[in-house]
Amino acid sequence: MLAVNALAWKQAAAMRPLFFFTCLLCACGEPEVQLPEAYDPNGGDAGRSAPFDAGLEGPVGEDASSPEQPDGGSGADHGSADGGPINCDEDRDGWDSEACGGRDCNDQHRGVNPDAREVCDFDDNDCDQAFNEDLDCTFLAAGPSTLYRVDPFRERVDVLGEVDLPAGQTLLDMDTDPDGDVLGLTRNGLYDVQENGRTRRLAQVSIDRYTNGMAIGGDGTIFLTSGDRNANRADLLDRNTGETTLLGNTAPFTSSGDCVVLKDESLLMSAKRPDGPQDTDWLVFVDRSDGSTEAIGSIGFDKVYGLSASFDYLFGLTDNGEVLLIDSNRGRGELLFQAPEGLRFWGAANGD
Ligand SMILES: [Ca+2]
Ligand SMILES: [Ca+2]
Ligand SMILES: [Ca+2]
Ligand SMILES: [Ca+2]
Repeated sequence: MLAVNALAWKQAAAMRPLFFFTCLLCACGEPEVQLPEAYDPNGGDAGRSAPFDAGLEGPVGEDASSPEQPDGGSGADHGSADGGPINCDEDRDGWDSEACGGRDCNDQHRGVNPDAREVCDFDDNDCDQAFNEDLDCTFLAAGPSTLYRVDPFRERVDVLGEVDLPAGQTLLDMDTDPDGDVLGLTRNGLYDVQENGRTRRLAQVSIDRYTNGMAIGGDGTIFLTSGDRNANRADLLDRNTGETTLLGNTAPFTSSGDCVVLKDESLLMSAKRPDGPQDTDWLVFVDRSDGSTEAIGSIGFDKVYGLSASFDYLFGLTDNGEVLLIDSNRGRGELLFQAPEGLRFWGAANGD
């Protein structure tokens, strides 16, 4: 699918039914529906390492004081079956491995031990056999007219409900503003979107007809990216007046579905280039001052219509219902899980 057709593709299939999903919010008043299978903390995802390691309890070096060892472990070498020494604390976090009778449930990861703080990631950080417990590790996403809550770590998608929009309008994209409000963009309006699907129009907008991406910076600046391969434009949107001003030209890249502002305020977008392979999107850096672009790398997946910078990870969501973990430094995407058939993602918001 050529990038120029991405928006048309979105619109043409807007009425396609969701096969495995029904809005139980509407049907029986239940606020959430748990869909994919439950996360298995002992499954293949448990060993996935964080790309940045941010937010984890700091590693314990040789000079750092070791935490209390209630199990009596010392970090000393023990004898192995063949008589050689075994290092019981390979990651040097001060806690012995379970193989040595200690309580470090991952002796290859300093951010994981009984004294660590649980954070939103793919690990049971504090070794209590509970995973991301007592944390909200989700972000909002939307299909053409349906709101979802996605937990990329537990591989779960909850249907929140249908988005209340004027007839014929669909959500082109969404993002979270600095006040924590979720803003949704349609062809004609910028809306405040509530989790129950209720909306309030903030401004009537006049946007480029191929606009398919929106991202909000830490200062509230709203960026728009367009799928018009002739214009390759990026714009700024005034949330009060709804008017746009040209940021610049993103050539040779054309927005395929979303842009995102990272925690360091970098602006990235998923994009196609006319002379490149058309079956994969690229992750592209966009200069916030003039819209000029620089390729980061091929994502390896097509129709990445949603990007979410959440919990120090970059997630990608596709029109095919795929949830990706994207390396923001190299662009490469990895499939985390596939939502049930028929579910489509057109936009995503940052979760924290
Ligand atoms: Ca250890
Ligand atoms: Ca450890
Ligand atoms: Ca835990
Ligand atoms: Ca965790």
